[in-house]
Amino acid sequence: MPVIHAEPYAFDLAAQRAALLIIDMQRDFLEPGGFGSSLGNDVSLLRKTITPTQKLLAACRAAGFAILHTREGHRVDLSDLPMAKKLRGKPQHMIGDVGPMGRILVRGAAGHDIIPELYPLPGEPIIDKPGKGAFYATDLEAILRSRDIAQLVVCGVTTEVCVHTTVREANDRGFECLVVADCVGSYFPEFHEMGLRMIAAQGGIFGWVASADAVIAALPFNRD
Ligand code: TIU
Repeated sequence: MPVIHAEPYAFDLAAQRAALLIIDMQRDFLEPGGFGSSLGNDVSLLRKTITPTQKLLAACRAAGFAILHTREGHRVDLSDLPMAKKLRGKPQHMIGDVGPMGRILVRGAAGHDIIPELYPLPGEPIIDKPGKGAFYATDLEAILRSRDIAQLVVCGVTTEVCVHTTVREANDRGFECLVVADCVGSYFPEFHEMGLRMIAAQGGIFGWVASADAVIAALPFNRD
C-alpha cells in the first residue's frame, strides 16, 4: 500500500478507495472583483493554492482517482438560504445581491462557478452545497458510498471554513481525510496555520496533513 509522508504520522493510501475532493475553488472566492475581494480580502492568499492543486489534480487524473468538486451557492430564488446566513454578510454585499460577477453565490452566476484553471472534466461530479460543509444537504455521501470511497484527499478554500467543516463532517462519517497543506488556503494566514494544526493535533483528531508533492510521490500511475 503506498504510504504518504504526513502529519501526525504516515498515511496509508488505499488508492482504489480514495478520492480527490476539491472544495469551492470558485471565482467569487479566488478572483479579484469577486465576493471575497469585495469584502476586503486579499485573494492572492487563496490564489497561491492554484498551481499546486493543478499539479495534484493532473496527477490524480493520471492515476485514475475519483475526483469530485464542490461549489458553495444557493438557488436562484434563495429558498435554501437561511436568513441567519444571509444577514451575517456585509449589508452592501449580501448573498444574492448583484456583484461584479453576477449574483453573489447564486447558482448559474459567473462568480459562483469554478475557476478555469481547475475546471472539472465531464464525469467529475460537482456537488452544489448551500452550507459550508459538503455533506450537509447534498448527495456527496451517497456518491462516495456508491463508489466505495473510504479516503478523501482534500484541497480547496477556505482552510478554516469550508475545508474544515467538510473534513469534520467526513471524519464523523468514517472517512479518512488527508488535507493537502499547500492546496488549501485562507484569507487569514493565522487561521490557515491553526486550521492545519487542528486537523493533525491529538494524534490526527480530524485527519492527516501532507504536501501536494508528498501525495503525488505516493500515487500509483496507470491504474485501470
Ligand atoms: N468556501 C468557503 O470557505 N466559504 C466561505 O465563506 N469562506 C470564508 O472564509 N468566508
